[in-house]
Amino acid sequence: MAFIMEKENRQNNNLPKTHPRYESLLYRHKIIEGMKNLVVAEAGLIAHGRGECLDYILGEKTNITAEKAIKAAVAMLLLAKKPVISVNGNVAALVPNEIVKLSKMINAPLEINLFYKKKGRVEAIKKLLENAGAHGIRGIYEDKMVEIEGLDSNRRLVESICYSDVILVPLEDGDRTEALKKLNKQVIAVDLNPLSRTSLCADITIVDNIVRTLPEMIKIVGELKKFSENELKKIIENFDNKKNIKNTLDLIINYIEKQKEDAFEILGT
Ligand code: PTJ
Repeated sequence: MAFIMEKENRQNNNLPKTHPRYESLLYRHKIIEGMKNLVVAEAGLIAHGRGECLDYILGEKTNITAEKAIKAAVAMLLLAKKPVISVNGNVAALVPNEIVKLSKMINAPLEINLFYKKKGRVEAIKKLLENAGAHGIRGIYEDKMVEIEGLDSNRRLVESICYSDVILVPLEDGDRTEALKKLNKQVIAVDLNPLSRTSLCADITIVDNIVRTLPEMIKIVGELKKFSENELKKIIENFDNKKNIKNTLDLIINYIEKQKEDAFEILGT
């Protein structure tokens, strides 16, 4: 028994399962390994740290506002004619199996779209996704890509995204969502920062950790697949993204207030 536990620990870089922050350390480890294998950009480590901090003030759980956004997002993806899932290094490293599973369930291709170009990165991500069961990954060959107008970063180069109607963009930096909106695309963002430009511009903003969002989305796809087109449209009509973001900000304020009270109790002030 002791031997088995020791072997498991070694496989996970000696992370003891009893550690109170085992899960968090495990995902850090995935990001670090991803960086060593070229999957994750160096800046991906910083992005992950920022994400951890924001997750903390959300209570490290999928809140009711995220649940609502996830349901609306799944309805939108199921109604889409040409949905696409954009994948970057952090997403590939954190949730390769889940992103491939979702792509198959909703019949949406995965498109690798990177902010930080580095020789070998696209190939490393492709290999990781293919090992998780992906086929027909887009965003591999630059000669198949076109440029999104008005965007200067590497994210301007797209393939299926150009012809899609609904795009899922997890952990996206900067200004691509704005550019996609100008092209009349519907954008679903997954971002732990409710105040990022991506979050504020998206049609549906899921403020949650991608490691929790994807399993939840997969579950909800299973449920909503039985719904009629009209029922799916109703879910979207009843969802108000702006109101949902405001409610998320209130949740954060309330959570911090509660944490402050608890801390004051411990500190005795
Ligand atoms: O692989 P590349 O080259 O495409 O680069 C990917 C990163 C993430 C490095 C790049 O897009 C970047 O620098 O992103 P930003 O500007 O740091 O924005 C990423 C957003 O995702 C931030 O708002 C983070 O808070 C958020 N985020 C980080 N980790 C998670 C997350 N959101 C959801 N789940 C997470 N696990």
